[in-house]
Amino acid sequence: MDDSQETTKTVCPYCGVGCGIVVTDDMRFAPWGDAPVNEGRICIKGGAATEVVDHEDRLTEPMVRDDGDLREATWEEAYGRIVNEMERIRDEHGADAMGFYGCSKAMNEENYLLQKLARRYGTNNVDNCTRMCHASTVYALRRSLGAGAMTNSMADLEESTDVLWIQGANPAEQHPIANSVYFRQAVLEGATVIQVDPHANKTTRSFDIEGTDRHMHLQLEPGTDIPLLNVVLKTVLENDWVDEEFVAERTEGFEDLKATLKDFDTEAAAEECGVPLEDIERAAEAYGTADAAAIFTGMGMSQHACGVDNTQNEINLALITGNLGRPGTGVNPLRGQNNVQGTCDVGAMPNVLPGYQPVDDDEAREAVEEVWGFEVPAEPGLTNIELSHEAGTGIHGLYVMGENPVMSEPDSNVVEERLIDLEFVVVQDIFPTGTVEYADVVLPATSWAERGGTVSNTDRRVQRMRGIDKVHPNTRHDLDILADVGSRLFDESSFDFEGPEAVFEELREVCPIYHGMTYDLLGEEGLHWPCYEPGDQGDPYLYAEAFTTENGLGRIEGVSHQPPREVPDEEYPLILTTARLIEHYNTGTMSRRSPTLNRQHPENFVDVHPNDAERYGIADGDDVTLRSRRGEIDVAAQVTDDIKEGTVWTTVHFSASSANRLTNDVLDERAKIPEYKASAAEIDVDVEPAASPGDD
Ligand SMILES: Nc1nc2c(c(=O)[nH]1)N[C@H]1C(S)=C(S)[C@@H](COP(=O)(O)OP(=O)(O)OC[C@H]3O[C@@H](n4cnc5c(=O)[nH]c(N)nc54)[C@H](O)[C@@H]3O)O[C@H]1N2
Ligand SMILES: Nc1nc2c(c(=O)[nH]1)N[C@H]1C(S)=C(S)[C@@H](COP(=O)(O)OP(=O)(O)OC[C@H]3O[C@@H](n4cnc5c(=O)[nH]c(N)nc54)[C@H](O)[C@@H]3O)O[C@H]1N2
Ligand code: SF4
Ligand SMILES: [Mo]
Repeated sequence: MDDSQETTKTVCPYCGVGCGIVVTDDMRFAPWGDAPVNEGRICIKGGAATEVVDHEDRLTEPMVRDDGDLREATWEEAYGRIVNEMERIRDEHGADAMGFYGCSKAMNEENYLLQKLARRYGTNNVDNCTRMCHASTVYALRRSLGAGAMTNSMADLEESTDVLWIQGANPAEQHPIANSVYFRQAVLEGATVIQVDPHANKTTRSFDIEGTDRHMHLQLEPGTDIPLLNVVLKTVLENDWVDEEFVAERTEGFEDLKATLKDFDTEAAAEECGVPLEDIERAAEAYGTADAAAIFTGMGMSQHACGVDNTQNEINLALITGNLGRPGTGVNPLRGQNNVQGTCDVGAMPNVLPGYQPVDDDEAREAVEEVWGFEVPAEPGLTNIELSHEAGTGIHGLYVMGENPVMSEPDSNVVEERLIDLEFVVVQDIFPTGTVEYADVVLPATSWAERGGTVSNTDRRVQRMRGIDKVHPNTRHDLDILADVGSRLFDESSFDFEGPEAVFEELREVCPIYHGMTYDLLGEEGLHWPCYEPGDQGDPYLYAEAFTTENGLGRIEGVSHQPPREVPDEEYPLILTTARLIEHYNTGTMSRRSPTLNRQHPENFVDVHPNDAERYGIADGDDVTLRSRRGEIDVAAQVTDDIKEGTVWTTVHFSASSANRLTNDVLDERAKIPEYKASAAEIDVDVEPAASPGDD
């Protein structure tokens, strides 16, 4: 970078860690030495983030569909079609016939405006990718502790944690800077790591630090997290590692947990989990006797039909041992997308207004209505999986801002059928995704590097993003598009804003946890929420004095094993689980277009245990067909003992062999999150079975 180069400090567009980076005027990455979260350190995705901003595949012109084909149109024509169709749908079927998808890659201001658009239209049918992600975690945390977010923060944990309990998360790949900076530092300072995951991965290997043996990997069968944690809980109870004072003063429900575990057979449970009992007991001892122990919870826990109960059991463990409300403790979901935390904070969800105020709470709704100047429906709306999966919900149109449901939602075969059936679909994106193929109007947005706004990272830090000039002159910022659509649909000033700061000022008025923030106060460091008044510094950890549940107590509640809804049988004898790679990102719309990121894994694969490989006659690298009751994909087999026998593991990133052709769309009843992490599968071998010894 030459000295005269103009630079802009902004935030990485990939994961929820929220690393600061610099973008140069000619769209290159440069480090930001004293960035608040990462202090100049960066993972491979952050370093390659600018590669796709001026990619030749970018959507550059609005499009509308005529006689089955998309063709270029002017913005006014595209807007005209949106206004006509949305008005028609409301006249013919009512406002609840439209659904809106927020974008966790977009800014707080933009998602705030999207949910305002939905509510002004007259529906609470607005949701975002959190539904597929941490919806169950957030549900359990809100219900049992008060707030649906990390209880502690990354910096707080680095300094004061004795045990890192990482269950169903792979931070070395999915939150690399959290792992390599904060977690690794905690381990170097003496912390023990307990990892609970059916798959050995980069996280496993990252803690093989010379000179320490403080790393245990409990390699369980997918979907057996409740029995595993019940063994841990029972071991803690039997050994008197309970924090009696904390339980007495700050919790309720302890007796219920004891009753659930009274006749619980730890030996049988360990066998069910596929983990030696003494290993689970050793892990329980490490956690139960630590001064401060922190739980990190990821998709391996949340993406199950028992996702809420999975998290509740982690909460149970933290509560009975007093590991909450102090430095170095907590139950911490590492949030996925760069702004999924913020997209939820600003109310792009069907049941809450900005700041998690329940939409069916009259007082909260009236306070927001007063600022907005229109009435908001009191009934919670539908979730995104319901909008796109459930026939008979009365949905006739969708407005999709920056999500790719055709690939990201479970059982894509159903999503495609439903999208064909819908009368009207708008997609506002930066690339031609699979979902664009079903759109009637396509709106080309600018990317993260071309505009400003705020994003909220995994530990509730709200930071400013700053953009440089547009790459394509006829693209528009998400914020401007929503303001344009809102102003054309509704003849009033509620969508008139002079840019993102003006929107943030309105957001502050209706969102108490952001009320104390202004663009100036955010500065370069950002601020953690809750930040009620200007000058509040936000909290590095929550619940120091009390929980924010109605009675201020933390809720303990015993839970029992609920096997995945689809278990192996003769026809589909394997358990399929799906997850991610460090180089690729979700449905791959960005990372697959980045030469640096695509180099390592240009194609999908499936991990198969050597014993299963032998049974099927598969050699490493063979092409196989992976099948479930819903569909099939062709992938290369990777034979490895990273996975347990009887289980197969594939990734979500590749459209040509998309994992969601196979997954099951059953949902957790309360949080409505799909069970991406366990379905029954079978492998068909495309090659001649290898000759067994003695065959010749
Ligand atoms: N490089 C990269 N980073 C990302 C993303 C990406 O796509 N690529 N996506 C971002 C997003 S949106 C999110 S939500 C986060 C997700 O980050 P993580 O929560 O780490 O998500 P996954 O990698 O899907 O799954 C985590 C682990 O769960 C394990 N697992 C599978 N089934 C089970 C089970 O039944 N029990 C247990 N205990 N574990 C199980 C998997 O083997 C995997 O190692 O990452 C974010 N960061
Ligand atoms: N089988 C299986 N499926 C899964 C998962 C799993 O573990 N297993 N994980 C689930 C999880 S955790 C998640 S979060 C979801 C993710 O699901 P999605 O959110 O659907 O996936 P993304 O690929 O992140 O899609 C983001 C979209 O936003 C677009 N975009 C990027 N920047 C901008 C912008 O600035 N403006 C606009 N308008 N658009 C933009 C991108 O091009 C892309 O199309 O997938 C879920 N699906
Ligand atoms: S850890 Fe996450 S936020 Fe940081 S550089 Fe990597 S992808 Fe970006
Ligand atoms: Mo996610």
